[in-house]
Amino acid sequence: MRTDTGQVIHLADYRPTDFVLERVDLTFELDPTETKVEARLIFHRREGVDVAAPLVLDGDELTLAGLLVDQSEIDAARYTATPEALTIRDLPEATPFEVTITTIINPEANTQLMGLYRSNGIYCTQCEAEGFRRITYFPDRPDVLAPYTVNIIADKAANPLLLSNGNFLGGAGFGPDKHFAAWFDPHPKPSYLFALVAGDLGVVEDSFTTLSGREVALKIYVEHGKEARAAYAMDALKRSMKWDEEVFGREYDLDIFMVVAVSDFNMGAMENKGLNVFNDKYVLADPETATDADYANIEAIIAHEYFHNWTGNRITCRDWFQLCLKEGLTVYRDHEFSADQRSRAVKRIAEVRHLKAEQFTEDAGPLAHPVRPVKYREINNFYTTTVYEKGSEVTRMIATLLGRDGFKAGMDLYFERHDGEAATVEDFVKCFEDATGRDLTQFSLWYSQAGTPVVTASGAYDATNATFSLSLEQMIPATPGQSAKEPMLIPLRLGLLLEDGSEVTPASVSGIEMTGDVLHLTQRAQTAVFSGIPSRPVVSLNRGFSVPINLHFNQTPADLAHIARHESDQFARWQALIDIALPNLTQAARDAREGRDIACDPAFIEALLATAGDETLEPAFRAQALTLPSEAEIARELGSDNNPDAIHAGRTAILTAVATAGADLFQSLYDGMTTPGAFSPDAESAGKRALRNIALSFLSYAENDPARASAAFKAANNMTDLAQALTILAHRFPDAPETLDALAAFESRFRDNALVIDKWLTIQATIPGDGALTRVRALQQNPHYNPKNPNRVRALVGTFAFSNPTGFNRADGAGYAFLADEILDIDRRNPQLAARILTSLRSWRLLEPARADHAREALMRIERSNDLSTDVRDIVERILKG
Ligand code: B3K
Ligand code: ZN
Repeated sequence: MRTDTGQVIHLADYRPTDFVLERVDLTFELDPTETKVEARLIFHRREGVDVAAPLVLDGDELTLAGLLVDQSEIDAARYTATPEALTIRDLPEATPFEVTITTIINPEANTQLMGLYRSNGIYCTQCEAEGFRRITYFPDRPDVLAPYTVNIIADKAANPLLLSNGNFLGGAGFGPDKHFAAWFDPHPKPSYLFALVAGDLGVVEDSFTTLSGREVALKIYVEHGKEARAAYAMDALKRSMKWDEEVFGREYDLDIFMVVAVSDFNMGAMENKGLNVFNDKYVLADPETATDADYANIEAIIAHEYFHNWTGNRITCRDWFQLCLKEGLTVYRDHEFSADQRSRAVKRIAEVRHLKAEQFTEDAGPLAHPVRPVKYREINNFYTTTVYEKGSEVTRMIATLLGRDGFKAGMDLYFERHDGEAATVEDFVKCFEDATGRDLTQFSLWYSQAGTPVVTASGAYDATNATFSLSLEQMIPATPGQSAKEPMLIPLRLGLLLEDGSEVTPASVSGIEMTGDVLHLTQRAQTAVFSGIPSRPVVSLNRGFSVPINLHFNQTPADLAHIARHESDQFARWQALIDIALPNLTQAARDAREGRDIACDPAFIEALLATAGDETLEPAFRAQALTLPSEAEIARELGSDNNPDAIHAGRTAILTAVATAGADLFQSLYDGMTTPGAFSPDAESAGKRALRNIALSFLSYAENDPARASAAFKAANNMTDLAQALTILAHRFPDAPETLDALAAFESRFRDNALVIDKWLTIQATIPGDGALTRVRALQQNPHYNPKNPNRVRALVGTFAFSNPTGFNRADGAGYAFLADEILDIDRRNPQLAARILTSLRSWRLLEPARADHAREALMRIERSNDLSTDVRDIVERILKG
């Protein structure tokens, strides 16, 4: 049975270590089941610390095989070793001392994929957040930084490749069958950034010359035979390196930068210093096997991990409460990179869609927590969309408030002041204050107050005085552990549009501070008065989604349509269309639930089709406009008492109405938006494919016949088109012979490519309706499914729970019961994966009562298990309680 002490860690309890770590020397003798790790650690006692203070090192499932202090054995009375800690007493008083620790670990048996594990014959590590303590006893916390030397000894034939962080020092033969390699990383780093990879892999090589003229060797390691599929990742890496020099003035700092792709990985990728380890899903791509979304993800994640070299590695976090310091900031940086590489407006739309779908949902439920939490029981459960995506939005707001130059000055100061340190959110904010002279005290509430603020707006035009008043009120909903909240600084970008579509610049603004087009709302209720407004303006509020809020603003569909037509801010045009669509979709869900006829406002259809057909707009934008809010978004809008079947039926009716009215347009888009010639993953071509494919989807509603999608499936010459045609067939016509043929053809063509088989699993796991569960169970018996591989589990079980609202939320509760069984099973092998998938039940209280009861039962069954990991116990208890 596992031990969960239920121990909660508090930010307020932070204190530095008693001992300062000066240097780390590690020697690994790799063996699949008995790897010997020798760690030589040089420490000195921090000034002022009691000489009697013991050295306490972290462990996790470790057994001590040897211990020396200053190269001598010590009396057994002087130390205590348990699987979780090594405590050494009576240490030398003044001078630095050396502790040599030997542990024996079993990489093959490591199914958690934390620490050192072996996947497909490749040794690999994952140490963030607390995996290093599964390798050796260590002060495993991010504020303990040291340079590392790593020696790796392994069987030469099985492991021609021996990699670790930093620069390669040298290597040689070692006995008849073995060899060794030595690496040195001069940049002091915390243990979570340690990495080791060994095995037999193919490589793609390139180089990059930095701004100051240093040549960096670039290497991407993949399974033999897959080298060609790493070309796009390499290209994205070089573009990222250049962009960080140009935009943030950041140069790379080692002689070599390596990326290794592995097939068993708990997350997307990991930014270990000089040796990034990636889930191969985010490295491998070619037109035959990767969709446009895959290419965009690879570009973003390669960039994200690379950008961590400065925001995360050179400047790291003092403690795990500061996680947003590296994650929120680095997400902001990768968002900006993708915006510069692709279409800024379309990128912003995709970001906001994701933010609202994931982060707003988290913030409105039992797992809500501040961007910088103040307590945790299991840190792995805090790699959340709030820390990452809301963390990025908070950084974006700093840039909005301070402007381009102020933001840059603050960032430069941060890099200069904290390089080589483990910093805090306060340190970060202070740099912007010091660089610009602006007080960010109130703004900092964004880090500490959870919950998505609700801003209610109303406007009044005074023709006599030619003024327009905009009244704004903010309210931050209660979240677990936080009932009362302070008003925040809300930087609201806006535009005032006149009847002819032009934008009016007010002669003056009073009541609320305004810089450029940004209103700085600071109080609970405030009114801005704009003067010199010749006629009633249409207000476009929260342009570019300058602030992550829920906006309540009663605008007429006509005003929204005006924004959708005339706004210079493309994001706002898209938002206006969504705001017209949403009431139609929620009303349709209500009507479906009550068995009433479903009607769709013709003005909405007209506005939508006008945008879809507007050739002055880029195709990717038009495709985003046509992508109506998902069933999950409609559920969020409805707020409570959700019936997923009614939401699905209502949405289907609206899609059918749009499809019928726009059939001619969709036909012409389908025929016209072709991308002749060789496949190119560039944003413009991807946009055309997106528009063509969404037109195909609407045609499937208009025609209600699988023939066209079946023909598209047969004609497709790239994975984007192929996967979309298969999705339409499977989701719209699950039992049609065309669909069964296409699924079989897809499987037989790609059966040797696990990443493509994941798409095949996902498409089937998300077929709407009660039959989904039976299908998912059957697919678990398919030889392609492997419950030990996180990508397979996420593709089948994860997407079923997260992305199949009708199938998962079956009225009889069978979906939840299935999930409970799965969580208990997965948890035995891989707690992190189990805990993540369990969060799919975070909104259970918003379901209609009968479903909510079934969901509670399933959660309580998980909770009753007496063999849960800390990860799953933490999530299940919070979901039930909150
Ligand atoms: N820093 C890692 C995430 C580690 C998650 C540990 N549970 C990847 C990233 O955000 O870049
Ligand atoms: Zn990150």
